[in-house]
Amino acid sequence: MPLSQDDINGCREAFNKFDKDGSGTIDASELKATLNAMGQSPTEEEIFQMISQVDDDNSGEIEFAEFLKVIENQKDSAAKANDETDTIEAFVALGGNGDKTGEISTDKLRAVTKDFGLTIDIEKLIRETDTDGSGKVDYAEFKEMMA
Ligand SMILES: [Ca+2]
Ligand SMILES: [Ca+2]
Repeated sequence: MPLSQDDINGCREAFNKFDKDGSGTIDASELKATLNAMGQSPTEEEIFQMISQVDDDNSGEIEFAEFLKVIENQKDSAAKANDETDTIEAFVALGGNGDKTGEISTDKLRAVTKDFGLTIDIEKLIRETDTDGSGKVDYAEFKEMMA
């Protein structure tokens, strides 16, 4: 998802906060200082990993273009998290309706979980979701389950 001009302006501000010495790049100590200020205490290794994940030109520092990409990636994954398509598809596959109506049976859920060899604790999920023990899960409950 492309960033808007507003996003880029916001990134520039954030970048400048990180870039304490105004060198135009964020180095390891600047990243660490900023994260510390945010109440996080990453180890040297974690800092190194964060930088190397985005450091396309292997300069050991984060340039603005690399910083933008981090924000862009975060935006993408946030957009994906909001995207319900997968949840609805799964709901339909289990016997619900595409318009989020209908219910799926917990028996079906158990069977599918087993078929796919999923390691989730489906009994626990069902107990937590189907609190009235009706053996049926509606879309809202299913979505909660997938969250
Ligand atoms: Ca700097
Ligand atoms: Ca770099």
